[in-house]
Formats: sequence, structure tokens, C-alpha cells
Amino acid sequence: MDDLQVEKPLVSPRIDGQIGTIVIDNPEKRNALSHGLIEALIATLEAFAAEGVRAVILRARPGVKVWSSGHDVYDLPSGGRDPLGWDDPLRELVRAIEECPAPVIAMIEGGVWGGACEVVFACDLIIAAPSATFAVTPAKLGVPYNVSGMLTFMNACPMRIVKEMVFTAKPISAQRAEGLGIINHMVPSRDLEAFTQTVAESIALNAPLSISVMKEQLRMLAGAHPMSPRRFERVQGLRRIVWESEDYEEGLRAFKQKRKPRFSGR
Ligand code: YXS
Repeated sequence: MDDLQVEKPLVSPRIDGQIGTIVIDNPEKRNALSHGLIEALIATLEAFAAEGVRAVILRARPGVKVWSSGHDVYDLPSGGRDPLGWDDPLRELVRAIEECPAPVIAMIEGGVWGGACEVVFACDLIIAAPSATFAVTPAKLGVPYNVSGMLTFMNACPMRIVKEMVFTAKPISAQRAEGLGIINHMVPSRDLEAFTQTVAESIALNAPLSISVMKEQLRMLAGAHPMSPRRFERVQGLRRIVWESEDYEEGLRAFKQKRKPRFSGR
């Protein structure tokens, strides 16, 4: 790219009063969570916190068919490295949302895929249009999801629903998600923005210190799952078998070659 071309921003942040809104804006790649997009999201959340924003709305452009297609597959490492390690940008984004002092409201239209599902489930509230769907897709690519990510799903959904979502990798509808309590509200698309704004304003009117401390308490309690070093090492050993497998390489290859993967179980 020559120096005259300015890179289009991947997110559009704005602050209105005490409410910050972030629009994820890379439709050409279906808002795939690339390293660049994730860095911009984290930087915006940090800037909002510094400005004392009291509620955050995380959204895509109005009317999108795909809210986010998940982790940018081209950023997933191959060749025997953990694709979802502590320093993976997706893990950093989930932690940034959980540690943001202001409640983060995910406002959803269209499909939410893979790691984007964990990002949305890590948000404090989810308000979705009927067009929203949620798909957890590691099994589609042969990815070994990580422990804290699985805990995000377990904290968001009943165990049998987690199992159905991770084993089938099929989307569930907003209507079903609302019925299961996975999302807070399903709202007609025409009312989605105003409804979400009203919820954000009701949060912003309350005591921010009280809210931020209750949010942190809930984060700590939700993550309070004792796992012995022995068990953690066993999980990491099992995950390593997956990320070193031929199936993981095949999953990445098939995606890039735009074909269905053929998994061998090796
Ligand atoms: O061919 P071009 O260059 O125009 O690019 C295409 C796609 O390659 C690209 N794209 C992505 N690039 C990187 N990472 C992605 N996740 C990704 N998704 C899409 O965007 C351009 C348009 O895509 P296309 O033609 O497929 O759009 P569509 O409207 O026909 O279909 C939209 C989707 C979302 C249904 C389709 O793009 C799709 O199925 N995307 C992959 C969804 C997915 O499996 N995401 C999981 C990514 S891996 C992840 O999140 C975690 C690591 S895990 O696997 O553990 O959950």
C-alpha cells in the first residue's frame, strides 16, 4: 500500500455523555477478529475506562449479516504451537472485556462465530435482534479450545447446551438463546439500538464504583474453579495432542482452500 492510502479504521469508537460505543467495522472480512482489530478494541476499552465511561456498547454496523466471523483464521498458528495461549490476542480481548470497569453490552445482529462467540459471552449483557445466531466452532477447524474459554461458555450456557454447541459447531438462534437465558433480551431490529441505549443509560445513572466492584466480584466468583496443577497439566497435554494433530492442520488448510475439511482423527 503506497503512503497516500490511509488504512480504514477497523473500529469506530464514540462517547456520548457517559456511554461509549464501539462499532466493529471490517465487513470485507466479516469482522474477523484479526490481531489489528483486537488491538483496536482493547485500546478503545482502555481509553473508555480512562474517560470514566459508565457503560460500553459493543456492536457492528446496522443490518450486518455477520456480526463477527470469529478469530481471523489466517492469524492462527500452525506447526505445533498453542493457537489459544495466554498471549493470544483473542485471550487478551476476553480479559479486557472482563476487566473493563464499566459493564460491556454486546448488541448483536447477524451471525456470531467461533472466538467471537466467546467475546460476546464474556460481555456483561447481550441484547440481540432476531437475526442473531451464535456458533461455537473449534470442532469445525480442529482447534483445541482453552480452559478459560470453556469456562466462559460454561458460565454463559447450561452444560448440555455448551456440549451441543461445541460438538455440533452449529449456530443457535437468538430466540433459542433468549429462551435459555444465554442472552438478556431479543428485540426487533428496528428497536434494537434504542432499547440497548436505554439499558446503557439506566446503568450509567447508577453508582459506577458500586457497579465496577460488583462486576469484579462476579468475575472472580465465576472464575473460582479449583483446578489442581496436575489436572491443568493433563488438560494442556491433551490440548497439545490436538494442536499438533494432522486434523488441526487440515482444518486450517481446508478453510483457506474454501473446501470442507476431511478429518482423519489423527
Ligand atoms: O475470500 P476473501 O478474501 O474475500 O475472504 C472471505 C473469507 O475468507 C473471510 N473470512 C475470514 N477470514 C479470516 N478469518 C475468518 N474467521 C473469516 N471468516 C470469513 O471473509 C471473506 C468473506 O467470507 P465469505 O465469502 O465466507 O462470506 P459469507 O458471507 O459467504 O459467509 C460468512 C461466514 C461467517 C458464514 C463465513 O465467512 C464463515 O463461515 N466464516 C468462518 C466462521 C468460522 O468458522 N469462524 C471460526 C474462526 S476460528 C475461531 O474463531 C476460533 C479459533 S475457534 O475455531 O476455536 O472457535
